Amino acid sequence: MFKAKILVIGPSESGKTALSDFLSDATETIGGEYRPTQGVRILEFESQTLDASDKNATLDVELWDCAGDFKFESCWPALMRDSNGVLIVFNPDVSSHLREMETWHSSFVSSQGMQESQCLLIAHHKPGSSADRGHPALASHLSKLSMIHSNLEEDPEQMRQAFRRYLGSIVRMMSESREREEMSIIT
Ligand SMILES: Nc1nc2c(ncn2[C@@H]2O[C@H](COP(=O)(O)OP(=O)(O)OP(=O)(O)O)[C@@H](O)[C@H]2O)c(=O)[nH]1
Ligand SMILES: [Mg+2]
Repeated sequence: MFKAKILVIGPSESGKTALSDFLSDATETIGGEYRPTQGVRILEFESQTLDASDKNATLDVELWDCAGDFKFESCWPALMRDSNGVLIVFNPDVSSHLREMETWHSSFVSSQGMQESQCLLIAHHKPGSSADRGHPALASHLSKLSMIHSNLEEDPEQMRQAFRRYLGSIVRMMSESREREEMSIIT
């Protein structure tokens, strides 16, 4: 079985910890008092994946719930090492989040030569936020990336399914790169 290291990054207070807890089934209740993540928190669990033809598989996941505070920037290279994907979580109602997305994307995706397909943007809607499901006003190259809306109060299953599909695509990439590696050893 593959093991995937997935980073959860993005602006402070966007909901990375709430979402990570939900995806890893770490908690029954979502929400509660805000406690900024200090550095990083690693959640390990097994998850179902969905491939393009809706087939299930199981994957070992390490979800790295990172701090959104830039004071931890010096840790970023260590976080990025050997990661297989990134989820960038933001609140589409907050204009500073939209501006920050550029920095998160360039620091974690472009700079480490990750493929765009390994990156998923998550417009996370907290309770009481707007129900706007349109395209947030992101910079043009970011709006080409895969993006999903998350609302854990109204439709948690949609988020779970989207995460499983994303993991399915990550597994496919990992197995393709393993095959390439094996071929290069043989030939
Ligand atoms: N009820 C509810 N509360 C949420 C949800 N998402 C975030 N929150 C609340 O919003 C606040 C901030 O969420 P966090 O998940 O801690 O934010 P974060 O992105 O991890 O923030 P940093 O660790 O500082 O980068 C917390 O009080 C959460 O409980 C949600 O889907 N439902
Ligand atoms: Mg957090």
